[in-house]
Amino acid sequence: MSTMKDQILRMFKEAKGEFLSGEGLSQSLQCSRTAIWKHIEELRVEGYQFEAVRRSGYRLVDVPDIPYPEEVTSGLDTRILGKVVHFFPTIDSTQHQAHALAKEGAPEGTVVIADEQVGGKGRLGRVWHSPPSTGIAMSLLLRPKLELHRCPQLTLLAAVALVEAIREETDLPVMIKWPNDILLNGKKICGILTELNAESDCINYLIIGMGINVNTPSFPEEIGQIATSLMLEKGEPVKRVKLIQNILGKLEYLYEQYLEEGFAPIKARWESHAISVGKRVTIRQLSGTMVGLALGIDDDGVLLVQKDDGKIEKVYSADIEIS
Ligand code: BT5
Repeated sequence: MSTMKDQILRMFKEAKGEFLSGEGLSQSLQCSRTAIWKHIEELRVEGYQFEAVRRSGYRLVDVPDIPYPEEVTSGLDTRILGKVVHFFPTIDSTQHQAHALAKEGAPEGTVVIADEQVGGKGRLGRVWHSPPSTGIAMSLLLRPKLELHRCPQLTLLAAVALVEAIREETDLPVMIKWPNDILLNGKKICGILTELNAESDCINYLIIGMGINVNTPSFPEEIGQIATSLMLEKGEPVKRVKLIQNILGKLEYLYEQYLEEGFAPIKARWESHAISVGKRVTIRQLSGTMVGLALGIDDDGVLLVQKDDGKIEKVYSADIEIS
């Protein structure tokens, strides 16, 4: 159910910059003019800008680039993904929240977004740096009816959607490094963390976490050499809400195509965006390190690496370094 504040905001958006009188609003919503004024003040605190003119009333002159559910869903061109958005100004990790919602039965396509994460997670217990008001920290709930071994394909699918959306919104030539990094000039712009809940051999649900450095002005020393942001590369800020909407649109398109046609079309797109294919790579896994030529991915999304003795190894999960 939408609150009165949501209704007021919707009316201002529908008015498309025209004035709405306090009197008119209070009549339509059947509340006092003081109540209307209080809600407008609350919206101002959230970053919405109103112009107030005596006798004409108020008009909405600017909306904040903060991924509030009202902003993400307004004008969002999807059928399922992002129809339900949960927003947190600050949270430990959007992954935790998405798992909790999934267990309560949240529908497929539910999205959790935070303006800041204080316990952002990478793979293998690593930390994902997510400072306030600059990046995108988003987790998406999917409930595909798939066998467990196909799960890595969805990380690759997400990478394709992210690369294509980032390119469209920024014109920056970002590329994918297997399995979950999106890079620009050799530095990481975005990471993906896929977590799943499964029973026997079937996926129950899957959470795809995406962290993007959008307008991050600088990074802590320990990642300063390996991380960059869209703003640092482009030289100007990038709109977060528009980028989120584009990502959700691309993800939905690719996900539907994947469910209907399988992994082949996604694989072809992924390969066209990947920097690791055809390069010599160093593979670091928990079990050890090996060097070889990255040949590409197989039909499951597993990386194929040819070692110097000619043998081809399948790599399911690792960190790779391109030589
Ligand atoms: C990843 O892990 O790249 C997955 C990151 C997923 C983050 C999203 S944000 C929304 C959702 N909620 C979460 O809590 N997580 C997901 P991995 O490949 O393990 O890379 C982690 C490593 O990248 C760290 O050890 C650092 O070296 C580096 N790193 C940390 N923060 C970074 C940043 N903001 N930009 C670039 N590199 C970073």
